[in-house]
Amino acid sequence: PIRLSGRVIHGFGRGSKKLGVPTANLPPAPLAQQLAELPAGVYFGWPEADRRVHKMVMNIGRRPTFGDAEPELSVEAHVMHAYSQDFYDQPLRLVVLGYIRPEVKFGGLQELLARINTDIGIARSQLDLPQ
Ligand code: ADP
Ligand code: RBF
Ligand code: MG
Repeated sequence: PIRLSGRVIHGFGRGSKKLGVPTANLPPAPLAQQLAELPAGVYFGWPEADRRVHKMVMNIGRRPTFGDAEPELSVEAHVMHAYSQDFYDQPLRLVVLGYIRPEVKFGGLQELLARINTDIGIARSQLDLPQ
């Protein structure tokens, strides 16, 4: 397993939360060495403190769907739990167990969202396996 940790920062304010998939963003700079070995894409695993309580699916990449001119790398995890409060600035440790797919440029938000929901389903079933 790969461990990625940091304090939750504000993301790009593109309303992931409004879309129903809030993502806790980690600062990429301190993780540069680990990120150099990880292809951009979608991964699944556990938030460390919540192992086997909550599952998570995450994206590492530059969000090509939005077509930013000079996109920064982002590391963002959607935890499959309905939290009653935000946890900005809190430490978050992720245990990354598997890779789902490469990051791609979707035709629009609807396509992106539909695929994210598929990713959530894949993560859920992978993390339910006994191994
Ligand atoms: P931002 O662009 O600032 O990352 P988001 O719309 O992605 O904003 O919302 C992310 C924030 O929402 C997280 O930093 C965290 O504080 C909060 N949050 C609430 N529930 C969740 C969840 N289930 N998974 C991830 N973050 C969550
Ligand atoms: N952004 C992309 O441009 N392409 C992707 O393939 C992509 N996959 C994602 C998969 C998951 C599970 C999550 C949580 C995010 C993904 N994103 C992707 C990032 C997305 O653009 C970002 O969370 C937002 O800014 C959505 O509003
Ligand atoms: Mg976010």
